[in-house]
Amino acid sequence: LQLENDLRSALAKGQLTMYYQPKVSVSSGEVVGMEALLRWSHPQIGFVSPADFIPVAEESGLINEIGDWVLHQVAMQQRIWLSQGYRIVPVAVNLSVRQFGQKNFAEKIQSIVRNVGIPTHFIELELTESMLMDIGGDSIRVMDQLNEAGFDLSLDDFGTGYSSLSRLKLLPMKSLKIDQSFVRDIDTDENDEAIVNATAVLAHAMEMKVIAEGVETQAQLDFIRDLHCEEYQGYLFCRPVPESIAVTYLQRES
Ligand code: G
Ligand code: G
Ligand code: MN
Ligand code: NA
Repeated sequence: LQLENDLRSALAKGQLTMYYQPKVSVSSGEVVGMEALLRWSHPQIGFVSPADFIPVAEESGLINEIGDWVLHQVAMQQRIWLSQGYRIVPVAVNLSVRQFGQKNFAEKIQSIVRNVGIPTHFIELELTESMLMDIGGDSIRVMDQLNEAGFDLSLDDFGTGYSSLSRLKLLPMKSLKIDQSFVRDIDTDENDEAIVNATAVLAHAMEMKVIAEGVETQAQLDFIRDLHCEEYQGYLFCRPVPESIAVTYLQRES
């Protein structure tokens, strides 16, 4: 409960910041996108992981306010990078169940992004399998709305939820992110290799791009390349970093 109260004031006190982790093309090695990851620096506890405070935010309903702030923050960052002459890559924002389930969510985030004055295709949205299960039938309609508004959608943590394949084919996703738990031992565990292989084949058949998460070693990268994953994220290339470092991975518009 203390955490909830602290979180309530964290926004106002400027304790939340966005970090960014590059998404890299497997074939060219170029940075082709980024994922925005929220960070909370608590005055007493120190760094608190979003894995710990996002559930608190969900529980208390604070997630809607925080979610709006994250979107606004990322949109503003893109506007700044654009004005500084950088070539823009899409930045992905993680959504949580409760946020996505809000009334008029698609309209709301469109207006946040439009008010900042950037195109919606500068922002990508990551949704997890499990949140789609929780929301039910209406979620596809909201996804279609977001898609039509120009946001690319990405299915996060794939393989950890229980989405049925019949449902998967209905989803208007541009990409699928293979959870890091399948990547970790890919070079030693044949089951993981088979799972990543099957997932990539499935995703490609549904015309989705495949992103491998949690790539930490060259051996893992070699495996996911052989399995035709298009992009990867992970410590091998770069950890999530503050804006001042993230910007060094962007190209200048010539
Ligand atoms: O960055 P890692 O850095 O520790 O993130 C931990 C978890 O928190 C991940 O599941 C990630 O998707 C989630 N997360 C990070 N930032 C955000 C955010 O801005 N909003 C939501 N809803 N989840 C986030
Ligand atoms: O759940 P989601 O995929 O949105 O969150 C991504 C999480 O993975 C974040 O916590 C991020 O900090 C973490 N992460 C990113 N790259 C790596 C990596 O190479 N290894 C590990 N162990 N975690 C990573
Ligand atoms: Mn994510
Ligand atoms: Na993920």
